[in-house]
Amino acid sequence: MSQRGEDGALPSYPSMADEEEVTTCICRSIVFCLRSMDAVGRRPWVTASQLRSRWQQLCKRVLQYRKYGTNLGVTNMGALMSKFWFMMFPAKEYKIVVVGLDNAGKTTTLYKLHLGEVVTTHPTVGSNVEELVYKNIRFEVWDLGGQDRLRTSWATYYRGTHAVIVVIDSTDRDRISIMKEELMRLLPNEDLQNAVILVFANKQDLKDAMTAAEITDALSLHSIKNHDWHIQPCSALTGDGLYDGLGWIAQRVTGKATS
Ligand SMILES: Nc1nc2c(ncn2[C@@H]2O[C@H](COP(=O)(O)OP(=O)(O)OP(=O)(O)O)[C@@H](O)[C@H]2O)c(=O)[nH]1
Ligand SMILES: [Mg+2]
Repeated sequence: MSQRGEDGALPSYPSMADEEEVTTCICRSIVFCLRSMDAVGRRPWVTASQLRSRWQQLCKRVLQYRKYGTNLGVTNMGALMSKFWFMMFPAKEYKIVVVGLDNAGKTTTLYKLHLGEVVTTHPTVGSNVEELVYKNIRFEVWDLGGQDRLRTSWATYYRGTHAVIVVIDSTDRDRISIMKEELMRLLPNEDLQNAVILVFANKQDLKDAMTAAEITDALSLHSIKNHDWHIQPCSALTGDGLYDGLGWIAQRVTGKATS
C-alpha cells in the first residue's frame, strides 16, 4: 500500500497512530470549514480569507497524506467519515463522579470499564479521569481518592455532574456507617441537585460480602427522596454488574432506554 516518494526512497509506512492523527486532523479541518462557512457574514471575526486559507491547509494535508502514506482506502475512509460525523454531531458528554471510602474499588471499577481489564492500583491521591463511550453516549468519569483526608475535596468536583457512583466495599461492614455519613453529606450539595445516584455494591465475588439489600438498609437508601437512586451488585474484578450499572445511568441521564 505504500508509495515511493519523489526521490525514489520508500517512505516509512505510517503507524496506526499517524493515520489516526491524520484522519482527526482532516476531520477537524472539514468541520472547521463547514462551520466557518455558516459563520461568515454572521460572525465578523471569521473572514472569507481565513476560510480560504483553512481549505488550502486541508487540501495540502490530504495531498501529503496521499503522497507519503497509504491511500485513503475504504477502511480509512470509513474511519474518516465516522469521525467527521461525530465531530459534526457530537454525542453529548455526561459527567460522572465516583466516590466511596478508600479501598472500595473505585479505581479498579473505572479502569475495568475503560480498559476492560483489572489494573494494579495504588491509593488515589487526587483524582483519575477517563472518557467512556457506552452505546454511543460519552461519559467523563472522575474517580476521586477516598482516604479520610481527601473526602473534603470531593465537593470541588461536583459542578456539572449528571451522576454520582458510590462504590461500596461490600465486605467492609465496620465502615458502612461512615459511608452513610459521607453519602448524607453529599446529597444536599447544590451542584448535585439533578444528579442520579448509583450505588455499586462491589466485591460481590468475595464470600462474606453484604447483599444489596443489607447495604440498602445500612445506607438508608430508601430515605433518599430528592434523587433518583439505584443499587447494583457488582465485582470490579470480574466486571459482573458494571455495565448494568452504567446502563441504568445512561437510561436515566438520557431519559431513554438504551438497549
Ligand atoms: N475481590 C475484589 N477485590 C477488589 C474488587 N474491586 C477492587 N478490589 C481490590 O480492592 C483494592 C482497592 O481497590 P482500588 O480500586 O484501588 O480502591 P479505591 O476505591 O480506588 O481506593 P482509593 O483510591 O484509596 O480511594 C485493590 O486491591 C483491588 O484489587 C472486587 O470487585 N473484588
Ligand atoms: Mg483509587
